Amino acid sequence: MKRVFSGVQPTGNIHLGNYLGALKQFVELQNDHECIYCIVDEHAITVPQDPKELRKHILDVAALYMAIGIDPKKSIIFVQSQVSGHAELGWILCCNSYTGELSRMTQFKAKSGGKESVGTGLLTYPVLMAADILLYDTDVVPVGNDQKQHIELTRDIAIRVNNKYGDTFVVPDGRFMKAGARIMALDDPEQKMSKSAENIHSRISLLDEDSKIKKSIMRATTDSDGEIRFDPENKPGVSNLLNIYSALTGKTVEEILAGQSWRGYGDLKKELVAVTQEALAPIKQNYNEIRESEELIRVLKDGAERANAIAEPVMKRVRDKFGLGI
Ligand code: AQP
Repeated sequence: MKRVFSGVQPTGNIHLGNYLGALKQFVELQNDHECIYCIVDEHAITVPQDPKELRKHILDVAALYMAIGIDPKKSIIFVQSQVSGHAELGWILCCNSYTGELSRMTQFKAKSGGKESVGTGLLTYPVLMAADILLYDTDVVPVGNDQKQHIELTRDIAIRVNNKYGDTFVVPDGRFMKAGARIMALDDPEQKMSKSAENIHSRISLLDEDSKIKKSIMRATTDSDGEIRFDPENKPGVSNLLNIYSALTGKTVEEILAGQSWRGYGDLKKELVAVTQEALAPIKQNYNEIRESEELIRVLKDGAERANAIAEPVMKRVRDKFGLGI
């Protein structure tokens, strides 16, 4: 069985972009892959976090993982900082990467843009991500499109180390969804939907109330020509809504539009509200039960042990290749 690794930052409420780009794949893959799903809290601190909030968000994400259908009997669910190999390998890989390649990363440019002083962690974030993936001899990394560049960097670093020290790492492949790979902000379809955007109506969080889902979708930015058609370049707002519809229902855009009698964007939006509310209802119900249960902590402790058991032999191999320790 191929091994899958991916993670989500506990930086706020998980939104439709995270779900349709990454998390939905997590669930699909666990039936025929060995899956390891991480809550990457060490990534979260690349920008300032309130410690109490961070702890809460870690458990929120863990509960959401299970609420969407990740089964801890099939998949490993754990918190990154509970396995010390991530930070250790992150440092070793930092010594095998270049500031030039890191400063060219689009996400670094976006998050550091306009700031006088930028934390080192923001620059080295993709190296820690490479360590997360390589630590488990990962074959497949399900992620959203925005992570394509970071997966490429992971592959470059793995190949670089393999060339220099002999076979050390498995070189992984990214896996991207067709419909959900890049969900755009509802208020500005030129930007990706994001947890940290100021306007809460730019995103739908998986735990949003039905009334909030309705409000955010009904006020989503479209355009003025009134024609419902999929054309991301010229009609990014409408195309984003169709894309979300498609990713939530599994129907192609052609199937969605065939036989529709929608008279305008209002009709499309109303139907998308219903589809979204229906898709998120069972997740919300599962979440409320799991978040309060004692099982959650047990799953995370057990997950960390299982993850560590896979990571430690890889770390031993890496230390041996690099001549670290005695
Ligand atoms: N808009 C998106 N469309 C599709 N996939 C997305 N992902 C994120 N945004 C979209 C994917 O979700 C997974 C987890 O992302 P993350 O939590 O590690 O952080 P992120 O990519 O930085 O997500 P956010 O929501 O934009 O967080 P902030 O605002 O904190 O930076 C990844 O697989 C990602 O590709």
